[in-house]
Amino acid sequence: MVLKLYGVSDGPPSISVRQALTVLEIPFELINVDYGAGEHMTAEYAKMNPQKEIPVLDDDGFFLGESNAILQYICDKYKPESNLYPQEPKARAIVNHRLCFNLSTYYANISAYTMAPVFYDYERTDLGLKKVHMALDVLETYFERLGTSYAAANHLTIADFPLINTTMTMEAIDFDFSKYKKVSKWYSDFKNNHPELWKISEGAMKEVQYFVKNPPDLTHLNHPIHPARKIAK
Ligand SMILES: N[C@@H](CCC(=O)N[C@@H](CS)C(=O)NCC(=O)O)C(=O)O
Repeated sequence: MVLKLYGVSDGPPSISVRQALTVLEIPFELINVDYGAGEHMTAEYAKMNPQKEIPVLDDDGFFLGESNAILQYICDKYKPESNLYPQEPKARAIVNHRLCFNLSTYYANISAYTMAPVFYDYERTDLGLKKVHMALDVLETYFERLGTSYAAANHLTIADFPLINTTMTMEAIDFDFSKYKKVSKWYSDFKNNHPELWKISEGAMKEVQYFVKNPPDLTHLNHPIHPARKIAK
C-alpha cells in the first residue's frame, strides 16, 4: 500500500516530510488536513495521533506522528543507504542533534514569534524577540563550528528541511535575519541549489503571507490552548 501523509500545506513539519519523500523518490498520497475546519481535533484523527497534531504518516496501518520521527523512519525503512540520513554514528548524531535543536529551540522559539501571532491572539513581545535571536545565534554558532555548507554535513540531510522551514517563517513575516551571515547563506544556497524543494517551502510561505495580510478567524475551533483572535466582521 502506498504511504499516506496527512499534512497541512502551510505547516513547516508537514512540508519537511514532503521534501524528504521527494528527495528519496518515495511515492506517497498526500491527504490534506483542513486545520481551519478543525479536522485534526476530531476523535477520529486522535486515533491516528493522540497529540492531535499534523503531520501523521500512515504506512499500511502503522501510524506515526512527530515529523522528526517520520523523517527518520522513512529513511531507515525505505532508503537506508541514502546519505540524507547517514549511518555512520557521529554523522548521524549530528543530524539527530540538529533535529532535536530545531524541535526544542529553533522552531519552538521562532514559530512562537512568527507563526503564532498570525493565526492566534498572541503578541510579539521583547522576550519573544530575544528568544528568536538566541535561537539564530546558536544556529549560526553551529555553522561556524562545524564549517559545513549544510546544517549537519557537506550535503543535504533530513536536518536541513525542518531548519529551512523554520527559517522560511521569518521570511514570511519579513523578519530580517541577514546579520546571521552563515544562516543566511545556507538558506539562500538551499533556494538556489534545490529549486524543486524550495518550491514546496515557498508554497507554504505564500500561504502564511496571505494570512499575515488576511488574519484568519479561528474562533469556531474553540482551541483548547490557543486564544482565538476576534476579527471584526
Ligand atoms: N512536533 C510536531 C509538531 C506538529 C505541529 O505542531 N503541527 C501543527 C500544524 S503546523 C499542529 O498540528 N498544531 C495543532 C494545533 O494547533 O491544534 C511535529 O514536528 O510533527
